[in-house]
Amino acid sequence: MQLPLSSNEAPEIIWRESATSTNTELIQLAQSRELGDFTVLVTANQVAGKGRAGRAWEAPADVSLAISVLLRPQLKGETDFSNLGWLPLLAGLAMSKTVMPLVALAGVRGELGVKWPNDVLINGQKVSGVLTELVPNSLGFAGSPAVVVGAGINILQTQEQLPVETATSLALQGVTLPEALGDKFDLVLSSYLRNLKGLYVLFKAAGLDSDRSGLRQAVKDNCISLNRDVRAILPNEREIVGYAKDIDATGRLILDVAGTDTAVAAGDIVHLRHR
Ligand code: BT5
Repeated sequence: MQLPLSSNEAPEIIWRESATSTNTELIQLAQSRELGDFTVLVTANQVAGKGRAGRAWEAPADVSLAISVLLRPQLKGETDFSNLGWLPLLAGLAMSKTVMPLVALAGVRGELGVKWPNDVLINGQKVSGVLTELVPNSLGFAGSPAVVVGAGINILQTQEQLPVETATSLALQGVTLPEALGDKFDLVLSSYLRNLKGLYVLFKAAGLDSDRSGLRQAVKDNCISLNRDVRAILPNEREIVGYAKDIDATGRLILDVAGTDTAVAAGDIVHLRHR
C-alpha cells in the first residue's frame, strides 16, 4: 500500500495486508526487535480486533483502518508514571480532531467529541474506539516504558457492515474522501498521525504534565461526557450515577454523586441527560 502522506508523519509505518490485532502484532514486534518511538502498524483487514475489557472490535476487510502506534516517552527522574494514563485520552482527542473537520465539511451538525475515556461519538454514534496497552516488561527498562495505542476508525462501512446499531462510519455521515481506496486510507491515517504526534510532542515536552502541556484542558474541551448526568459501570460491575463535573490531573472522570466527589478511573459511561 502506498501511503505518501502518512509516511511523512512517522519514522516507520508497517502496513499489513491483514492482521489478527494490530495492537497484539505491534507488541510482539516490539518484544522481538528495537522499535523507535512512534512506530506505526496498520491494516485495513483486522480479523481479531480487541476492544476494552475483553470485548471485540469488528470490521470487514477494506472499509476501516486499525492503527497501532508504539509510544516510548523518555521519562525523566521526576516524571510521574501515572501520567502514562493520559495516553489513551490523548489518542481519543487526536482521533476526534481527525474526524471533526471531515464531518464538518460534509455538513454534519450536532455533538462530536470523546465519550470518556476514548470513544469518538458523532451525535451519539461511535465512529472510533481506542485501546491502549503497555508492552509487557517494558517498564523495567531505564526511563522508557513502551505503550501501544490502538485506534479503530470506521471509514466506509454501510450500516449493515457495522456490528451494532450505535456505530457509524465516515461514509454514513456523508464524508467524501478521495477516489482511490489507498488515497482514502492515506488521508485518514496521515491526519490521525499528525494530530497524535502534535499532542504527543507537547505532552513529552512538558514532562508528561497534563496541565503544563495543555492536554488536560484540550481533553476537557473535547469531552462530551462532561456537564451532564452519567451512569458509570465500574470494572466490578458496580454502577454509580452522578453529574460529570471534571477530569482530574490523572485523567479520571470526577462525578458529583449526591454532593460527594467520586473519581472514576476505569469503566464504561452511559450518557444520561444534560442539566
Ligand atoms: C473499544 O473498546 O472501543 C476499543 C477498540 C479499539 C480497536 C483498535 S483497532 C486497532 C487496535 N487493535 C486492536 O486489536 N484494537 C485496537 P470498547 O469500548 O470495549 O468497545 C467495544 C464495543 O464496541 C463492542 O463490544 C461493540 O459493542 C462495539 N464495536 C465493535 N466493533 C465496532 C465498530 N467497528 N464500530 C463501532 N463499535 C464497535
